[in-house]
Amino acid sequence: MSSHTFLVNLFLLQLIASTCHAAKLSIDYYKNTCPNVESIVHNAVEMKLQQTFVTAPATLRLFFHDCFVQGCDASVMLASRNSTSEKDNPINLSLAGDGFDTVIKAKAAVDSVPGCQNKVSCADILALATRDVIALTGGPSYEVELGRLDGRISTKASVTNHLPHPEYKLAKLTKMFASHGLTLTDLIALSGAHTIGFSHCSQFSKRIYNFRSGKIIDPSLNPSYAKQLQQVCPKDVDPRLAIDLDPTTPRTFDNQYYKNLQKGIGLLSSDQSLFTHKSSKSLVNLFASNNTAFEKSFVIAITKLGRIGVKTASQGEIRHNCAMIN
Ligand code: HEM
Ligand SMILES: *[C@@H]1O[C@H](CO)[C@@H](O)[C@H](O)[C@H]1NC(C)=O
Ligand SMILES: *[C@@H]1O[C@H](CO)[C@@H](O)[C@H](O)[C@H]1NC(C)=O
Ligand SMILES: CC(=O)N[C@H]1CO[C@H](CO)[C@@H](O)[C@@H]1O
Repeated sequence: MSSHTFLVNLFLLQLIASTCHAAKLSIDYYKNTCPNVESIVHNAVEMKLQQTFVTAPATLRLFFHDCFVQGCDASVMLASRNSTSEKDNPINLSLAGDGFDTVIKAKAAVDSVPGCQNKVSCADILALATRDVIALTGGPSYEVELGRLDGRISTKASVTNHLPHPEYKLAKLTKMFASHGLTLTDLIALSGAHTIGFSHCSQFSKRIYNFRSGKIIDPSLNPSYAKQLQQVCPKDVDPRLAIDLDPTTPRTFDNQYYKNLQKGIGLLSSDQSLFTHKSSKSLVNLFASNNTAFEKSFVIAITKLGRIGVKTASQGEIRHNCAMIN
């Protein structure tokens, strides 16, 4: 075969792969194999959350990182065998161990029910646990589409350029989300996840020290908030120190995040940029004034997030151990 026909065939294969889309998800996917999966996962998540609040933000962020890198296939959970897995990319530093632990505990609970053993994917358990931590911290509850398979590939390199950095401009964030079929509305709604959880000082230190030539502090920051940040995050701070993303209601999944942005209290540059840009400001104002509108948009967006890169039978499996391929 000439290299030309080879390329054409490759192109056709890709076309077929992208039109016959990945396996279809459904809400009652486990109705015959493990009918009580939702309550089993919910109970395990609730117990874990009672032990430590970090369970909630850690699980939610883990789901986001999983879906943005090679799709929602629990590839982020694969153990590092030789320091080349997704987990080894420096951006994971903040992926708190409690997110992984939540899925491992829920998986153990599912597998302890005889009929359910090795029937439910780690990717689906992560999706369910994410819904549960959101609802348990005061956010909306929603039906979770199921039927994801666990991927077999996890590479450090795949993380690079696939996850947003806090200093990215709105245009770059918009493009990145658009590459996964997510709109500007989805980006603004999903950023509301920063209503719970923590950020390390290093993620925003440029905003409070030497912002740009001539300016020490980012002018989009509320001045008294900036002063507080300088106090809790001094220049040579312990790199392990993390502070609340939402200083007002840090443990409640609500629309306070948007009210903060209106006052210049968005901790990350990417957060505050949603309010400084004309194209996104009106939606921030809507979500700040109407929690129902925020929740509605958030549920639509996280459902779309959960559909990214779902694996078909030939590309995936139901892992027996979430940290290892079978
Ligand atoms: C829009 C682009 C986004 C950027 C630039 C971004 C960036 C960040 C950064 C820098 C942190 C702090 C990490 C640390 O220092 O520990 C963080 C935390 C967090 N992010 Fe995002 N993020 C984005 C979108 C999202 C989305 C879409 C979700 C989920 C739907 C999400 C959920 C979280 C959560 C829950 C935390 C707290 C984690 C914890 O406390 O363990 N983020 N994010
Ligand atoms: C590391 O592991 C990955 C995935 O298992 C594999 O593709 C790669 O060849 C390994 N690299 C080394 C240096 O062993
Ligand atoms: C808030 O948003 C919801 C959902 O979009 C809408 O039905 C409701 O009318 C809005 N409430 C107000 C006071 O605008
Ligand atoms: C949870 C996890 O896997 N964390 C790893 C993230 O990456 C750093 C290196 O950049 C590792 O040291 C962590 O163990």
